[in-house]
Amino acid sequence: MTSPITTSRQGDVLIITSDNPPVNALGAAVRQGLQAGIEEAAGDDIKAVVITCAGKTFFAGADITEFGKPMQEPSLPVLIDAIEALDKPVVAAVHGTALGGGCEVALGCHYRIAVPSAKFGLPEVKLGLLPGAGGTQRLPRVAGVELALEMAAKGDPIPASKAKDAGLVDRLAGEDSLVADAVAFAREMAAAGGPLPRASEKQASASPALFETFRKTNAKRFRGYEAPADIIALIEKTTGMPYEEGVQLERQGFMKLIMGTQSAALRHIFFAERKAAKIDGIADDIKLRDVKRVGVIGAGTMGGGISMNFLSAGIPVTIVEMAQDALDRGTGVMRKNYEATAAKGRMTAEQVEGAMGLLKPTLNFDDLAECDLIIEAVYESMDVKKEVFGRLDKIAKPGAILASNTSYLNVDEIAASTSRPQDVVGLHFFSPANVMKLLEIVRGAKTADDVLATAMALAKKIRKVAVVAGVCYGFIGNRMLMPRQVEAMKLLMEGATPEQIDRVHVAFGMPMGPFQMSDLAGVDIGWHRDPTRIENIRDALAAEDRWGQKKGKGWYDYDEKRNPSPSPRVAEIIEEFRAKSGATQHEVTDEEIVERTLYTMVNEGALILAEGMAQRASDIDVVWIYGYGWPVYRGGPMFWADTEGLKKIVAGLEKHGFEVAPLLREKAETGERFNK
Ligand code: T1G
Repeated sequence: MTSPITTSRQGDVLIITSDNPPVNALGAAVRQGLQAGIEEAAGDDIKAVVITCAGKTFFAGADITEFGKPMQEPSLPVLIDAIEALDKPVVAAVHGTALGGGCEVALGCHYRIAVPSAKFGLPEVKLGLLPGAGGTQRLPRVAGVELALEMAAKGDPIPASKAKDAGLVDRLAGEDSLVADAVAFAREMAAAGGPLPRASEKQASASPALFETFRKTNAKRFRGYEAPADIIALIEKTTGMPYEEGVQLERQGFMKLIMGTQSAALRHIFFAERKAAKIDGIADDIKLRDVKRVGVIGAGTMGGGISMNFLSAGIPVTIVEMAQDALDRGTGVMRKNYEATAAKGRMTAEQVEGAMGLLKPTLNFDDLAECDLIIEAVYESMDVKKEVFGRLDKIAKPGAILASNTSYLNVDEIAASTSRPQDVVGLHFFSPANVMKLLEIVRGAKTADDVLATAMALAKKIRKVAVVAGVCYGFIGNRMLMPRQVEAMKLLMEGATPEQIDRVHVAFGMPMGPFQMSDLAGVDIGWHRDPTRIENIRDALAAEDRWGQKKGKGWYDYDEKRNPSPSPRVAEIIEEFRAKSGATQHEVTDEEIVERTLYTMVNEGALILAEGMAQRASDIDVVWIYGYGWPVYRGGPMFWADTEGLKKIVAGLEKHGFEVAPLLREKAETGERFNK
């Protein structure tokens, strides 16, 4: 097999080029080729070296697919030390994203030149790791401890301009003349002579207070994650320490994390998110439908949020409402949302105007005839949906994709209200639609392959993480939410409190528990709005205006800063319903709450898989991480079930009398995992 590394000469400068698509990951062949290149560079006729990459980016890190397999020599740390030890200038010529091991290779070089659009980062923490090839030791020495801490513990990349200001980049190159500029720079450094700037020979220092302040500032963000805490402790401990000692501690820290469950979970999600984009049975090169303009029906919270996704991606939107005031209110909310983003510095005023300029509000339903994709976000009623799709069928252009944003309803039934079921698909956005990353693409029985593929491609364009779901009540996410909600309400009847159930879920790593979530979303969502009709606790709360945070009271009472406290009135209402329900009261343990609310979700996930409503177990994990905030370091419900042990899950379900899904039982018995 030909090496991904080639060398060439420009006079007395050796250029080492990696061509290892798609991201020049530092797999064994690349490392071996680089090592050979460094050995060639030792020749007397070479005065300087440039290391660069072909394709879309400089090395984007170690090859994550190699983790867990026997490591082939040379290891990345050894290779980078060899680069740094060379007795002639080595220049890293960076474009794209120098990430993880890629950034560490650049740090091992004596100099770094980058195009302005390049980025540098240490995202290992997002894989539950810490930089394992000298990054935690060289970056503080080159760019300062504070920036190194920020980059390594948060994992977000910085632009070349900021890297230059920090001393991580020595020169900026022209976007189209990187290699030429790098060769000239290398030659200049060779001619200048003098000691080579080796990162490991520099000193790093920081005030001890820096680390405590950083910990406190980021406590919420890092809650439950091991890697950020380890990275902060490692840099704190090794700042001021000789490089050789510090890098030993780095190695130990890396080995501890890579063997841990959190890193396995985070790496699982890294690949699961990308696997979800692949639709079984549809060729990658299928011809997509051209979507130049999107139509959205309904300018409410969902319609407005959905529209913003496309506007932000530069796709024009025609938004339809039935009344001018609703239309004005909806477009006003969209502008306000953009302006709030601009106020945080994440958009410019021009970008706001640019996005809003692509919006065409109208009261004329027939204006949708110009759209290539039309998404309805109207009231969640099958009759209303059928009426809307019946009208769309008459006015939409041939080949237009007709999508429903329904959260639960049967997409096949909606499709049957048109003469073109092959063009109908579900696009289930999660509220707030302009913020939540998850999009469930609901595949109807007759949905055409190119419609699905077009929806998936659009999802990537609007920066959503999309998962294909089959037609069943609640699709994947909401269907698994149901057993959790049912059991949570039953546990209230049997003696648990909303606070206890929420506490268990938050301790597990969820951003909030079921009752906190209800108060945030609105206790009145889906309520029949008849205060005289009280059939359950939720009706009772809604009848007393306890609609959640927006009313200052719901399952909890809220102060003016929306800080929650247990509500004596809610306790009374629960007591009344406990008496009426006749449920046997008992001491509900935290373990029972996990078994009855989380194990039942896994059980439902097994049914979803067996019915083919999800393509793969990892898709279910992606749904729950991006749609409901499942803690990423637990890898999603199905990955977590594998780590809990399926036998333990089955025993827990049986203990409470649940019917165990056949696929779950089968895997528990055979020892097979949901995620191989
Ligand atoms: N290893 C293996 N495969 C990778 C990869 C990697 N590092 N990065 C991407 N891929 C695959 C990905 O799975 C997908 O495959 C394809 O490349 C395109 O990726 C020692 C230990 C670089 C910003 O964490 O952030 O270095 O689905 O769809 O949107 O200290 O990929 O096509 O089959 O994401 O243009 C640290 C991870 C590793 C960077 C490009 N590095 N990658 O985004 O393409 S650990 C990272 C990314 C490490 C050292 C430690 C992004 C990207 P497929 P993509 P993209």
